[in-house]
Amino acid sequence: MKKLLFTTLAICALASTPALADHHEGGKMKEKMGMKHDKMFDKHDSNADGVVTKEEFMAHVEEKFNKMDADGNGEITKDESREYYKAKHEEWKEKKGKMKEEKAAE
Ligand SMILES: [Ca+2]
Ligand SMILES: [Ca+2]
Repeated sequence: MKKLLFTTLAICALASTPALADHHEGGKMKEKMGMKHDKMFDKHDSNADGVVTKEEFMAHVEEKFNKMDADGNGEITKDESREYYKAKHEEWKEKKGKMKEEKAAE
């Protein structure tokens, strides 16, 4: 069960990291996405050597696991998971709000 959860987290981390998606020229949105990708990539590339090793990637996943495991007992309960994603959603909503404000200001 733990292994399955860990695998799910790894897939989630991979899915939220469009590291393998190529981006094309043009378009402000695509430019922003590219910047976001680079930022995400750099975040994973902890020794900044231009590649993300499995160890670096898994360290990132483990960090996420530890964030979700609010009481630090090595297990993520449904409630902890729910709280984590609720907080993430709030964070996202806040970011989206800021982006809208920025866009309105342009
Ligand atoms: Ca690296
Ligand atoms: Ca826990």
